[in-house]
Amino acid sequence: MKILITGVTGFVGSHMVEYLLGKEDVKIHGLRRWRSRLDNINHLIDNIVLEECDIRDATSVYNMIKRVKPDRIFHLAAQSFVPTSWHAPEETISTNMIGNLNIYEAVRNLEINPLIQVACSSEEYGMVYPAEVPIKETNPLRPLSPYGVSKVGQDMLSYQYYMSYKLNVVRTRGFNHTGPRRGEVFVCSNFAKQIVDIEKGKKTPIIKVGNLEAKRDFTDVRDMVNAYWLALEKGLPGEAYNICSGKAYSIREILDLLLSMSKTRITVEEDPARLRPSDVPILLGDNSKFRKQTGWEPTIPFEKTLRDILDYWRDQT
Ligand code: A2R
Ligand code: GDD
Repeated sequence: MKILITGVTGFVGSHMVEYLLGKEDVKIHGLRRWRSRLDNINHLIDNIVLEECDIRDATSVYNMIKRVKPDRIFHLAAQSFVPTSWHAPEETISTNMIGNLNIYEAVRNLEINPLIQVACSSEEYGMVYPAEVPIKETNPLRPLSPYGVSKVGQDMLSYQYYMSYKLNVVRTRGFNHTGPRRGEVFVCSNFAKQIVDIEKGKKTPIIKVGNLEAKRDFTDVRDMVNAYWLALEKGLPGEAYNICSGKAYSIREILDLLLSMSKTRITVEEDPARLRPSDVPILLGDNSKFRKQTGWEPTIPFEKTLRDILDYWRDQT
């Protein structure tokens, strides 16, 4: 089976490759841009056929998909950081929506019909009211960032291409996920790296934070890639599924957990630059639709995930 992973050089892409290495008879193709950093996949490089492609370029995407003719696509490539979507809204919309469109158009014009998982996001739900949690797939979408809007765009394009052309797309609405190799700008990884930098004496003992009141539903990335696989094995094309743990922590609770895992004394300081023009107050998901359809269960406790992130940063020089 030929599998194409867009975003293979990213956080989830690298874990997807590790997960797929446990399967038989899979040949993994992964997208890279000419300047992509390969740090996340250097240890896996012998197991991937790297394909140069920029998803914003329709010719590049068409030629790459024609070359690979994948049986399955995990579409993970994106501008994935919410704050950057305010600084670079056009790039975010272009990469996420037009990049996704280019993939569907290439698949359609080549008259192939791979199973496609598309990484949509809980950020699509955006403004969620207290009576609406835990969030079901039927909840209204009220995105609060250009990133959230771009993911609604991907989600709706996927639905439309399924309805219009029967493209076999399964929409996974991933809630927050984290683990080793998480980009250092994202909250758990960022706090963990600051703590480790303080432990190593590289930084004064002050941890900078943004909005600690937001609540998020975290899943370990290793459970997440298992869910993405099951979405294609057992999920229904055209459907959208929440992938989440069903438990929410405030960011303050996460900070306290991480601090409790270090012996170093650390002061907490709010950094106004880390506050967003609008922040989604709570994302707590209902995963019952996906569990019922696929039998998926998250298996890794959040405390272990946080310890693994700290250890990951402690191992970096
Ligand atoms: O930045 P690069 O060259 O290493 O590649 C990133 C890739 N990417 C692109 N690939 C091709 N053409 C583009 N124009 C393009 N722009 C970005 O997407 C990288 O391999 C990946 C993003 O990795 P991360 O930022 O680590 O995201 P993560 O956490 O793996 O997110 C996976 C998916 C995304 O769709 C998120 O929006 C969703 O899960 O939450
Ligand atoms: N990054 C960051 N840094 N976030 C902070 C900080 C900080 O210093 N302090 C508090 N936060 C809060 C943010 O305001 C937000 O409410 C929460 O922590 C999580 O922020 P991120 O880790 O940056 O993730 P995100 O929720 O914006 O987006 C992630 O999850 C989405 C799924 O819900 C990304 O992985 C997206 O790509 C993904 O779609």
